Amino acid sequence: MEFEDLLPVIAGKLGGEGLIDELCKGFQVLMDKEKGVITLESLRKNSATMGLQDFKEEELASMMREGDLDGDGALSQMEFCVLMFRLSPQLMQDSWFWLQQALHHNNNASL
Ligand SMILES: [Ca+2]
Repeated sequence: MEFEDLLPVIAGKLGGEGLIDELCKGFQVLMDKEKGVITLESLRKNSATMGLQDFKEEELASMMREGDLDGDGALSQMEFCVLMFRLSPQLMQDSWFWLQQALHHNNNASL
């Protein structure tokens, strides 16, 4: 099963906040444990754990570029969650409504 196809399934089962939790577990796996953010280095090192070992260096780098909203060269938890949603077009279409609610909630909690 493709990673991106999994999101709508999880979303349907857990609802918005449950999905956020699942995504954030992914973040925990991929992040640099000392810095608390995902760097290209930590992404490269840990992506095999997520079943993402087929990604090329260039694809990982472009994920970082696309996800890094504030331009600090790393992915915060929020940036990672947003990126995961953006990589799942079906989820965006089907669930825009609760996505906004969940992100709004998450924003308030983490900022
Ligand atoms: Ca960033």
